[in-house]
Amino acid sequence: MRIREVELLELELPLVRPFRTSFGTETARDVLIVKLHTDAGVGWGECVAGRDPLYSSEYVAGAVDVISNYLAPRLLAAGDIEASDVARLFKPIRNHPMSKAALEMAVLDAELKALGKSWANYFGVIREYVPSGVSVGIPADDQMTTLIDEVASYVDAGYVRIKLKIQPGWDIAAVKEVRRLWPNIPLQVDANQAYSRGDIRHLKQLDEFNLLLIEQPLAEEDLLGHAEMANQIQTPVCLDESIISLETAEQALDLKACSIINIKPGRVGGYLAARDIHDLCLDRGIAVWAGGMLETGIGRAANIAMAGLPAYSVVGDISESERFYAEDITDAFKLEAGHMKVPSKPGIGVEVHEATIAKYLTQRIQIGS
Ligand code: OSB
Ligand code: MG
Repeated sequence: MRIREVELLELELPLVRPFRTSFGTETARDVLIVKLHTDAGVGWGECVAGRDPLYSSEYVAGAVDVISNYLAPRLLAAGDIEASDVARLFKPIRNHPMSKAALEMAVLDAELKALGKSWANYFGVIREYVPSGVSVGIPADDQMTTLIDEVASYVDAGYVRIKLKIQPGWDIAAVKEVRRLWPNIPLQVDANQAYSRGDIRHLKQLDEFNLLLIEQPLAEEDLLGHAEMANQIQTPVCLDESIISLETAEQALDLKACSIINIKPGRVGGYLAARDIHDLCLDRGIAVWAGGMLETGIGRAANIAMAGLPAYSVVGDISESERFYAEDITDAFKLEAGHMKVPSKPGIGVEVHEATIAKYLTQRIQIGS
């Protein structure tokens, strides 16, 4: 397959409610979509970087720059390629996994559409439906009643697992209250690096609430701190931000820094690297789950498919489109009895609504035409 043009579409998509984490509050998502033009047809990709470098160092304007000046030119000059060649092609460029992942995703979508093959089929997915969990932000008004109302609406919608965002000052009491009201719901927490090693004793208080896991309590770089925490608390430690590659996954497991891994293809450089991490975890008997980055239907479709792989034995952040967006840029994903159906059509398997993209478009860049 030859790449003819990389088209970058930047949109501002409003969120149905503010999403607040320990690293900030978002009210709209700065969405970066790749529309790849190849000699075998079009492919779609989504870059999951945020508007600002708060979750990780990547951000949309930086992604646009690195794609335009370093990654797209390599794709355009590569000649005949497949998705499995892309990571090697991008290797000389350091880091920028979300930017690389978006392009690799678009190459794979075009490739699979040309072959008439679905994402699930390509990766060897074993499930037709995957269970849906939802990530609940810190209430914008700091009120417990706001949190409880939001959790109640998701429980009513049928989500089978709740994840609460926590930070110092918003942790034990929130978990205690949600646990009091829903004694049996599968529950977990995500700190997005908000704590330090000195907080291990404080976080040990979570042990009495039967949580599935605590996600990324400490700094991205602090694998040894996570190992120390995992050794001192009963709640299983899960890593998100720390796992930036197959090598860090292997290192984290060797160091016993976590017993569960959240896989986000964007964070590790693409769906193929995500599959490699999955395979490592399957081999070692480590549970993984699908993380989310408030994707539109484009990224969501691929994430849902990945969650059908065998090591995905923990419920993922796989919510329906309307949890984040009143209007998505694909057919909306909807819950069916707490589950999401894995797309079976070729490529990502969902129709992209270009008229909706046009409605929210803030910038369009063409590279290579
Ligand atoms: O840490 O998992 C996270 C959203 C943006 C950035 C980081 C995270 C999240 C979420 C949302 O928790 C998960 C989702 O998309 O459903
Ligand atoms: Mg997380």
